[in-house]
Amino acid sequence: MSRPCFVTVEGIEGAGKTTCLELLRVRIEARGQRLLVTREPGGTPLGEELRNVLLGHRHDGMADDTELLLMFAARAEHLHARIEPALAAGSWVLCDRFTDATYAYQGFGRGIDLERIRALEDWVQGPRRPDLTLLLDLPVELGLERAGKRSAPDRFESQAMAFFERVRRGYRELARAAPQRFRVIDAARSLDQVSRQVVDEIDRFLDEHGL
Ligand code: T5A
Repeated sequence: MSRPCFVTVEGIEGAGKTTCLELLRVRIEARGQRLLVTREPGGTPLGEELRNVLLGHRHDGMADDTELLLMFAARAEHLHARIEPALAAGSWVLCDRFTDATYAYQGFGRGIDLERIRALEDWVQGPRRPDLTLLLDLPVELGLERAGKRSAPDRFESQAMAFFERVRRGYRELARAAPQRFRVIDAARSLDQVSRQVVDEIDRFLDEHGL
């Protein structure tokens, strides 16, 4: 039996991660795999409280380092309470954002030294890394337009355009540096086209794992 995999979905706001997660869930479960679907920041009661602190406007102006450390605090709890136990029990894990988001937002977006993030990644995660990451890539204006139609902007969505340009560039650099793990999806296309590419990518990955 092949080992369970850890799959993550990344992209700027409004990229279509919610739709993509649902497609992935259906395809993975159709191959008979148990699956934990979760998200970051969040995924545990403590993590969800930290999510409210991070995304809400009560702490506008929090220091960049505070933001970074809260992301990793939520992640430490998530790994400890949910992700590692699920993988150990043979379940796949599908996560809406993970540490690539920290590199993209806190690293490329806020300008925190990537080596600091790498040190926290090693400390909090040990050797744990995603097996597959789908990056939904699209122009910033389009993503923000899609996200804006949905709800009032959270603390991140209130950032300037230039911030999201850096985040997008960061994600693309991360994908270029780890082509064996990343699959980049052109998320500017129609929902049908994006869905087809997502399904193709996960089916290929599942085939490679003999499932
Ligand atoms: N963060 C997170 C960090 O800074 N560091 C970290 O380490 C982590 C883990 C989390 C925030 O935290 C930050 C990043 C984020 O700012 P979130 O709610 O998880 O916030 O992330 P968001 O990106 O804000 O989530 P969204 O719900 O905005 O984005 P989605 O899920 O990508 O977008 P989705 O699927 O809801 O789609 C948006 C709209 O577009 C439509 C959908 O129907 C929907 O209405 N749509 C399309 N329309 C046309 N064509 C397509 N192809 C479409 N795809 C979707």
